[in-house]
Amino acid sequence: MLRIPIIDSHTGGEPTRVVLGGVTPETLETYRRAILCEPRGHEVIVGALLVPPKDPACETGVIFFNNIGLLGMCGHGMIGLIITLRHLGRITPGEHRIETPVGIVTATLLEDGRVSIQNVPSYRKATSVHAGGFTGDIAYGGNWFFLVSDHGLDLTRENIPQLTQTALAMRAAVHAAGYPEVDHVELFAPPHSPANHSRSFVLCPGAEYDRSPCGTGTSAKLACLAADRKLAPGEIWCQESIIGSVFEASYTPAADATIIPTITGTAFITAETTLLFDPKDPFRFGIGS
Ligand code: PYC
Repeated sequence: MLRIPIIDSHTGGEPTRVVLGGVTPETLETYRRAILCEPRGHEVIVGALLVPPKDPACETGVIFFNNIGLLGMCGHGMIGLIITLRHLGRITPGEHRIETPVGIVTATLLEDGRVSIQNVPSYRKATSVHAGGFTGDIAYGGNWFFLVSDHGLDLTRENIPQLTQTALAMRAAVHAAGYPEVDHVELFAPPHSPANHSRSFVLCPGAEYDRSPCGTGTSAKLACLAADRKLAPGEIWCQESIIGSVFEASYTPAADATIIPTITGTAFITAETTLLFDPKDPFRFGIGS
């Protein structure tokens, strides 16, 4: 029977499932939905398959994946991965280089247990794009985002079904407007806590919403703030999620009008277990796979 050892964590409410073995990059697609989704999990879980790094200076390589495919980078997932590596006794506080498909991310495990990640170069690609009656920016933060502030919607938990439907329609309109690369939509509103600078709702590629403030989305937001000169290098930006969890963020300017975002957050281990794949189980590959 196939056995896949995993460790689960959550970062600001958003789950990460680190896969320690049992699958390879070659076999991942066969088991991707079975690892994450029902009956073993839930559509919102982001997976993180540990792989040997090409660069020997890296602690590990990682392939992030979700209910519909692969993710270039994942900020909350990277924070969850670092806390998982500490849980496994593989790392101690300090800097650790992690290889992702879109570049090397330097993650610092802080003495107080928080994790700061220096993300891949991030940038705004297009400003004031009109799509489906909304106007927003297109930016890259390790994944692609359509960022909208002027939407007239309440960013509350009760409103999540409406936010999801509106963001899905926005994404379809952005694709039709010539930006097929956009897989996430980020809506902004004033924060609920005066300690923060902004609240966000983030639609993920597989139509789930991010419970965390989204590390790559916050990176895309920083790129827009930097391009508009609304946030100075090193200045702190506290991004609140739709459930009220917070990432602290800042940036340094980098080459070719990009920025290097730093995103700080916390993750907690929630489970360590082994997934079993009984050949007699008709749903061993997940429901609808
Ligand atoms: O934190 O970058 C992130 C992320 C992407 C999708 C879900 N979380």
